[in-house]
Amino acid sequence: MYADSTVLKESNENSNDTELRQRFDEDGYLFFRNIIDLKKVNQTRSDVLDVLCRFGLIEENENNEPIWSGKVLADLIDVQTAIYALESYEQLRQCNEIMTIMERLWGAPVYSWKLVPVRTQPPKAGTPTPAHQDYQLFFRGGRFSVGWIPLMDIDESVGGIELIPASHKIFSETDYALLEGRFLTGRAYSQVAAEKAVLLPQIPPEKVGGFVRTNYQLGDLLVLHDMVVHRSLPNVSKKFRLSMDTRFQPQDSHIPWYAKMTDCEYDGYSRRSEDALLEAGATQEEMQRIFWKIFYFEGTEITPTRVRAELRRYNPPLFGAF
Ligand SMILES: O=C(O)CCC(=O)C(=O)O
Repeated sequence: MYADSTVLKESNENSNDTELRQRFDEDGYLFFRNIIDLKKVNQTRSDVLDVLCRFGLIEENENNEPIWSGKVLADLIDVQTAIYALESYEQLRQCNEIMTIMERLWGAPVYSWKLVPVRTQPPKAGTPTPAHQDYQLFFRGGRFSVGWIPLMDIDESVGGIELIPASHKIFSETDYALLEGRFLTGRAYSQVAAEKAVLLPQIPPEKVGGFVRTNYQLGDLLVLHDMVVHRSLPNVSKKFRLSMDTRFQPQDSHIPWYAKMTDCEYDGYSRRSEDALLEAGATQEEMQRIFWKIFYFEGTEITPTRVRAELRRYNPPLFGAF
C-alpha cells in the first residue's frame, strides 16, 4: 500500500483504537497529516516568531517566514523564557486533538508534560540531534509517548525529525557506545557538543540505518514510542527550524518530578547543579554519577554541600596517618 519505504506512513485512516495501537506497537510511531486545528498551530507559530523578532533573531518579512537575521545570542534563556510564557504554546501542548490521540493510544486519561522543548534551531548552527531513544533521557520516569509538532512547513533543507520504524523492538542499552562526554550535563555538555558533536547518549552511526521522514506541514502530528530510534537532519536553509516535542503518560502512572517543570526551569536547574558540582571540585565522572543520582531519584536542589557529602561517600577518608 505504501510504495515508498523512505516516507512515514500516515495513520489518519486508522479509525479504530485497536488498529491504531497495533500499528503503534508494530512501527513505533504514528503520523497524522493535518490533524491539529490550523488556527491553534498558526497562533503558536506567530507568537514564537514575534519573540524571535523581538530578540532580533529573525528578519521582519512580508511572508512571516522565520528567516534568520544572522544574529547569534550566547544564551537563549531569555528567548526560551518568553516562549514558555506564551498562552498559545501552553494551549497547544495540551490541545484536544493531541490529547485525544494520546488517550486513544494509552486507553486512559493522559498527563501532558510541562517539560516540552520548543526548538528554535538556527540555520547551519548547532549539531543536529544524533540518533537516540527518548527513554534514555528520562529512564527513571514512567513510560511515555512523544508528540512531535512542526511549527512551520519543514522540508529536507530545514531538517526535522526522521526515525527508524520498529526500532523500539530492536535497540537497547547494549547498542550505545561509551563515548567521551557521554554523560556530560549543562554547559559542559553543550561545549562538548559544539566541539565534538556529542550531545546525547549515542548509538554509533554504523549501527543505524533505514530512517524514514516526510515533508512536515503545519497541522501535522508525529507520535513516537519512547524507545523508537530517531534523530534530526541539519538545517541547511536560511530559516530557523521551529518545532516542539510534547510528551504524555497515563495520569495514573508515576509522573516524575521533572515532567512538571518547563524546559527553561530545567535549564536553570542544570546550570545551578553544574555550578555546585564545579564548586565542590567533582571530577567529570563524579559529576555525572552525582547528577544522575540526585536528579532521577530525588529531584531536589543540588548544592555544593550535598555534592561534598556524596563525594565523601564515594571516596571515604583512609584510616590512620599516611
Ligand atoms: O526535533 C528534533 O531535533 C529532535 C526531536 C527529538 O529528539 C525528540 O522529539 O525527542
